[in-house]
Amino acid sequence: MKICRSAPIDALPAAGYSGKAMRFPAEPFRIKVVEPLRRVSREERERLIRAAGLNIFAVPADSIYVDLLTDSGTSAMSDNQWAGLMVGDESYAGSKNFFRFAEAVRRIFGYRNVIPTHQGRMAENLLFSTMLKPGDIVPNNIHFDTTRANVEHQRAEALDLVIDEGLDPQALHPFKGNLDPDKLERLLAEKRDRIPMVMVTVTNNSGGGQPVSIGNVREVREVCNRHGVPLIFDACRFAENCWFIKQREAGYSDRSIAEIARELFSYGDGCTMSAKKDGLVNIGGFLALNNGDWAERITNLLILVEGFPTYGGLAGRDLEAMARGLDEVLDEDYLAFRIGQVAQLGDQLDRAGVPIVKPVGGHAVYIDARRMLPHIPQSQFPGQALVVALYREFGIRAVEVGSLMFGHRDESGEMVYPRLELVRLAIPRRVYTTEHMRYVAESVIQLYREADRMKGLKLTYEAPVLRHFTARLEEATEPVPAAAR
Ligand code: P70
Repeated sequence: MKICRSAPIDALPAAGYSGKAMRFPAEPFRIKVVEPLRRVSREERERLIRAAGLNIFAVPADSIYVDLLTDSGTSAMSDNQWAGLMVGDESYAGSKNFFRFAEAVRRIFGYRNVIPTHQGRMAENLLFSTMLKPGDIVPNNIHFDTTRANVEHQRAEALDLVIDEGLDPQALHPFKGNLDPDKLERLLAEKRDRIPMVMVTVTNNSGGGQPVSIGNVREVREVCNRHGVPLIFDACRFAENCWFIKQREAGYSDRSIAEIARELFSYGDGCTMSAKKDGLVNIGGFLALNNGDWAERITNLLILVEGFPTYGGLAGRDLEAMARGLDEVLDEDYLAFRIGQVAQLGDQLDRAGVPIVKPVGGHAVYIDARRMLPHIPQSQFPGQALVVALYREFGIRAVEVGSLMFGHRDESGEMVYPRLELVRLAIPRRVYTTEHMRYVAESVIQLYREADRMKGLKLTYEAPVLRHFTARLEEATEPVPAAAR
């Protein structure tokens, strides 16, 4: 299948007076409320990032001009969602907002039992602590970190079975998030009794926000059926995934996003969801399941750790905002703009020669820091060096997904580095304008042109687990060891 990089942009329904389709992702909204950004001098940023131990998580958010740390919980809500907050029914039990929310989930996803949670990882925690036992295996295309951590918390194994192209930053496959059905078949033939469920993450965040095709999900479903295993989606970015299906998969160009979503989820038995992504809210999530027995056991646990079944860990107003967000995210003008904005940033960087993961995914552009900074070895954290420079020079916050996040020692004490050394620019939904994005592109390009001046870093403090959140670093003074180049 041919990749059409500009498809989301060309697909904009708007046409000029000439009748010709416009070829840029114009915002399908106007701005009613603004959040002023404080201007911070380079000197102050230099002081703040030093005080933060060169760790971007420890920098105060109000000193950042464009914050691309995550697309999670950072969306701008619409006037319709803000209005929804005012009709929040804060009754402990039976809030009317719960029924509206549950109706939206059943209509869009098609699953019978709807369990609200405060965010995605609680849905994962409830599902796995109810359904997994030690020694079990959960296959997925690629587990997101919290999913993996929640599987492992049950002393079960999280196994990634993405197609081989999904691990190659340059492979131009239209559905790089696909799960390999042959790998799944082999695994199930051998270890069926240890596998209580198969998962598919749409889009595949850890693989670069890459979509999964309906054809692939159908094949995965067939394998699951042969072995009698349920299929559960991680649906965080489902609308973005369905938009890619509409653009790239034969037979779907005339179907609405709602129809595509309904078909996609019909091949599964349930889903976990962080509504902080494609629910267009700042907090919220849910678990939706067909199996009434699973739902009952999980609901009992929900009452113990999260809240009564008609609110989960949320206020009534949050449920209302989520119900409205789930419908808004299906809008094709919105999705054309959203995916187009991310694609445009990717194209600007790509055209200037900045090495990025291709094709560009749905929610973020990933820079290949190893190729951008070949003079800095992984032992000196090239990705983090780029993150620090982006903040210090331009006030932009990105996140390292490389040796700082995943580097660890093996049993013999040797450092093991991840294959990919990436810097993620995650784009919040409906928050930044095209000019903000141009500022980001030009900043990255400028750093790319001066890349050889950038220096490596060394750790001065690291926690035993998840070290990237609290690590402290400083500039490495010793020369790069020749062997490490
Ligand atoms: C992100 C955030 C969260 C996530 C996800 C998938 C596919 C579940 C969850 C958990 C996390 C993050 C990373 C770096 C910095 C800040 C935040 N992804 N499944 O940005 O959902 O957060 O609601 O518990 O992507 O990718 P929740």
